Amino acid sequence: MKTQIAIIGAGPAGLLLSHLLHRQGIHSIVLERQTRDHVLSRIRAGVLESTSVEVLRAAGLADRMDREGHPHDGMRIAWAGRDSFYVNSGQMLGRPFVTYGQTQIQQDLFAAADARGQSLLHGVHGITLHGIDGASPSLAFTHQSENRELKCDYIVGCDGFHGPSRRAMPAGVLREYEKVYPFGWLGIMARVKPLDDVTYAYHPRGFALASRRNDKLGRFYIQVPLEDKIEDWPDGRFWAEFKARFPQAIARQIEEGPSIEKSIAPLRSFVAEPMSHGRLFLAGDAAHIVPPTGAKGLNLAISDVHYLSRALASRYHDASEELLGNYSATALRRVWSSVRTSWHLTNLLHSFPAATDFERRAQEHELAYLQSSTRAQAALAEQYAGLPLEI
Ligand code: RFL
Ligand code: PHB
Repeated sequence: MKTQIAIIGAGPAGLLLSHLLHRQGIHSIVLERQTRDHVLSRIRAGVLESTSVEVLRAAGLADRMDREGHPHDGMRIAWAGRDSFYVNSGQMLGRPFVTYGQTQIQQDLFAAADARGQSLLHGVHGITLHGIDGASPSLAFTHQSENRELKCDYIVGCDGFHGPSRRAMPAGVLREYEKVYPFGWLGIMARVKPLDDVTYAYHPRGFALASRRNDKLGRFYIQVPLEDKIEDWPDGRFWAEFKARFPQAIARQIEEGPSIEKSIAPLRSFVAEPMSHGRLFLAGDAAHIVPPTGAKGLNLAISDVHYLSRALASRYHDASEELLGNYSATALRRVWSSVRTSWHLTNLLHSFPAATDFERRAQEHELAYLQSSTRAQAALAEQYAGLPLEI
């Protein structure tokens, strides 16, 4: 098999990249380990920055998002049972964000891939990367019990945090920065009317978040100890704990209902630098992970592949490797901005088991300051909205 761009992973990064390349007349083959049903069953992100919305619109992928997505002018923060406050990023920056599920984006991306006849193999196992330091890289793998080889001009690793691409970088090239947090998020989906606003809550009992997928589908999270299992959290216990972390005025508006999905995710910040080596490029979770507090993971996957598709188009159409050479540095500027924001919001809104009294008081003071200062809110709004794309 032969292609111009071999893409590992059919998550949002891999599928969107193949779509953007196709629009530039560049051929790609996507190799995915899981079945399509499995990829579509993963419930993850729900908030799209205005930058991501623009990228999807420009790519002709926004019809359903524009119909079913819900625009928000800002988000709400509640703390320790007191009155909540609204951070109006739309008013401060003129850049609203949209709630629209990653599952729906995956569906839209698969539909677009089918429509253009994208080469996309599911059930691919044992991928190994070869020749990334030379001019003719290739991938070896098994598919339907047969050993296969895919020759290409470039390999793009969109294979998430646990995929093989990042590990294929030669020793000594990569520098990794990591922070693991001492708690996880338990998330549930329920067919209930969600709150109007995406609402983050800090409480000494722990963090909580109310989000939405549509007018009849809510997405809810609470901070839980890392050792907790899903079986420890029957719905009744979840809702009681969830409501206890919000001020009463908000708790009264929360509709309870049976969960239709429940999962626990650990929280981690991670960045691998550089995001390219030779003929190998990394995009999305393959190169970086953020804790979900800033709702940045999916948005970074989208901005990475935007930069990378532009760089590859310039390589094929203008014979220029300048943008490809700058890809890692350009993408990392936006990555570090979101990594820092997600780390900051995680520190601000979670209850850290080992925090000293001093640290707790300082954290509460920061929340009080944020509540009282429109300038502090504007700074947060700017970070939550995300950096604009570099031209
Ligand atoms: P993905 O979505 O993980 O897709 C990677 C794809 O690569 C495939 N793959 C392989 N294919 C072939 N061979 C191999 N050896 C392979 N190894 C892996 C995988 O099957 C998969 O299909 O990465 P991508 O495309 O970079 O997209 C990134 C986003 O998915 C991610 O940043 C966000 O979903 C992060 N994230 C969240 N972000 C938010 O903004 N809000 C959230 O609430 C939120 N919740 C989450 C999340 C990530 C989670 N993960 C990764 C465990 C909850 C979870 C559980
Ligand atoms: C979600 O809707 O799933 C969501 C919203 C905001 C976040 C994280 C996840 O910060």
